Amino acid sequence: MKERDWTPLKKVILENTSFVLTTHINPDGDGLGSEIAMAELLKTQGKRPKIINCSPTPLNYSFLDPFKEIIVYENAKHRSLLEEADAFFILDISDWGRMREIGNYLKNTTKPKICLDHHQSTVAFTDIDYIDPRVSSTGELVYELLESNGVKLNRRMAEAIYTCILTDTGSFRFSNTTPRAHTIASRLIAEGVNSNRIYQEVYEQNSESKIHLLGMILQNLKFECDGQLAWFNITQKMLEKSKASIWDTEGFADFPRSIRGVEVSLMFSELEDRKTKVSFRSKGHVVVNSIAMRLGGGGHEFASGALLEYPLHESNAIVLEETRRLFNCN
Ligand SMILES: [Mn+2]
Repeated sequence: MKERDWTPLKKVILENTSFVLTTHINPDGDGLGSEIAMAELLKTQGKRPKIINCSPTPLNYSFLDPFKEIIVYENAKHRSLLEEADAFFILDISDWGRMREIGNYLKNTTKPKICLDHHQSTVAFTDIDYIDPRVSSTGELVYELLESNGVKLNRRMAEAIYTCILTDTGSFRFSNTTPRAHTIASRLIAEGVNSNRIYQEVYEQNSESKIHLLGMILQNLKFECDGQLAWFNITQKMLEKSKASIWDTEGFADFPRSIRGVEVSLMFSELEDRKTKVSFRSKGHVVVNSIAMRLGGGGHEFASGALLEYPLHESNAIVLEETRRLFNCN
């Protein structure tokens, strides 16, 4: 792989003092881990980083932020923080809309913006893009940057980047689990990362209500196309009954893929505003992001999603029709 040219990024760091780092709505392990590691890097260079996200940190990632430094953005309260910053890091996302109000501000500011991301994208996003779908995670890019700076990793950096790779590869199961992802993970463990503790922090924090919800979903799984397609709905009623929140559904989309014969699974989430979120997962033989993109969404070949402006049952019909076509079974 050609050595990445970090010069433009390093120049922005050198020439500025205060930075705001952000990631996508409903931040995940990779978004949050990248922010923490990048903030640590900036601190080692005497800079002032602030992490500001448009939604709160899920409970199972709170270990990454023990001092509660991450700010959850409120326009009235935090707008000035954006205005006072010299430059911006946008991590794990290249879509203004998925940063809500922060995205609105960033889109229009002329201050330097740098994007590190690994989602497929065809158009330039910021002034300085490091967008590479070949890496396992945004954290892997941050690791590369740290290496190229010759930074000695501290514990927080190491744990943060390990979390990025662990979560974005689905615990080293997904097709983005490259030799490089393992190599970095191995180095981080050698640096003292406790992989067992991080696994417990991330994956063994399920609430009772989440497991209740999972139970309801499993009872309502639907199979089509000779069992190659599995799908389910998460309705507002189910959330109410189980006392779970939409945050609790993280990871559910992957679940039906574990069933023998299932090639593609779909998770439909009924949102409060009569819109529907659909998540596509594929075992790796059928590309699913083409459908997601046609519906205005995006993502990886085998894991993607879209937000539909239709209520649940209409969305079911639209997406299922498209998906059945992948198997010639409509
Ligand atoms: Mn990611």
